[in-house]
Formats: sequence, structure tokens, C-alpha cells
Amino acid sequence: MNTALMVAVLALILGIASLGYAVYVQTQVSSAQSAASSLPKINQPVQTRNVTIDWVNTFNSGLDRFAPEYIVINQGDTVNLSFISNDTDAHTFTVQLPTGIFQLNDSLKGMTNFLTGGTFGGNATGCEQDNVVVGCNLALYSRCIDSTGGKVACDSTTAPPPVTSIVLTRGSFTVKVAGTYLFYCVYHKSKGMFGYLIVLPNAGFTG
Ligand SMILES: [Cu+2]
Repeated sequence: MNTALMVAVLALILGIASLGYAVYVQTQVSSAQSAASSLPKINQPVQTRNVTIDWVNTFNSGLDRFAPEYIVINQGDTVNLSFISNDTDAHTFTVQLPTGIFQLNDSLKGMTNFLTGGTFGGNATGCEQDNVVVGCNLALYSRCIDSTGGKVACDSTTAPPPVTSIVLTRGSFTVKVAGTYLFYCVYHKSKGMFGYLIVLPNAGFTG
């Protein structure tokens, strides 16, 4: 088999595998929705939930994933979200809510933009809450580690490459409409870096 044919066959196999995964996830969500609709509404006081979500390489596949891939809350709940990344690629947590886009952007100077192959020249500015641009607070919550294990400023020009970043961004949102919302990374959505925010119908929410 010549190289071009092998590449084509491999691409086909990978395509089928990723399509199968997407169908599997959708099937799981659809069955979850139908299962939820057959249950009585829950009746819980609204609450604030502290949720941490990480970037991972699932099963050493080399593919970017969120961990966890599901967040389950009750209608009316507020989520205080912490989004952690220790990759050299940039990642976002992005979700379209009824109130607008909510986005945390774990991108730092020196990180790779997967979509362009370029490198970010400055810290992220793409953080939004209810469609309004807000500060990403990256400088406050991030730290970078150089090759000797020492902590250095993430925008340090003296930090020897490769620099491993541990980035933490925080934000909060409230969801008043029950449903299933897709969250994703704008850079790696096509590679499967997405998950679902499930908001259960809640009679205890009267707002
Ligand atoms: Cu990503």
C-alpha cells in the first residue's frame, strides 16, 4: 500500500471513530433528556455551586478533553467555575446560555493557537459574561514553571522554553432556564473538546 493510500485509509478510520464518538455522546444526552422529562420536577432551593473543570488528555489519546465532561445543576443555580489548564496549547470554556455567551479563556503569552499554529503574543482577552467582555484575571491566578521547576512570571522573556503553564481562570453564571447546553473549547471543539451543562427543571426556582 503506498503512503498516500495509507494516509487516506487512516484518515477515514479516524473520521469514522470521531463521528462515532459524537453520535455516542449525543445518544447519551438524548436518552438523559427523555429520562429527565419522565421524572417529576425536583423541588430544591437554588444554590451556588463551586465547580472545577480541568483540561486533560483522555486515555493518553493525545486529544484534548474537559474533565468532567458533564456539569449537572438545578434550574436557578449559580455556578462559580474554575477552569484549569496545564497544557502548552490555549483552551477556552465557552457556553451559549440564554443570557448570552459565557467564556473563560486559558490562553497566555507564548501558548500555541491550535487554529492558526501561531503563538499568542499577550495574555488572553477573550473572557465574556452575559455577552460582556470581562477581565480574564490570568495574571492573578496563573503561574508558569520553567525547566528547572522554578516558578516564573508567565510573561517572562527570560523563562527558558518549554514553559509549562498552570492557568486558572474563574467566573460565575446563573442559569434560569432548564435544558442541556453545549460547552466547548473554541480551539479544539472539532477535536472533541466539548461537554454538556445539564440544568434540571426545578420547581424550587421561582425567579
Ligand atoms: Cu482547547
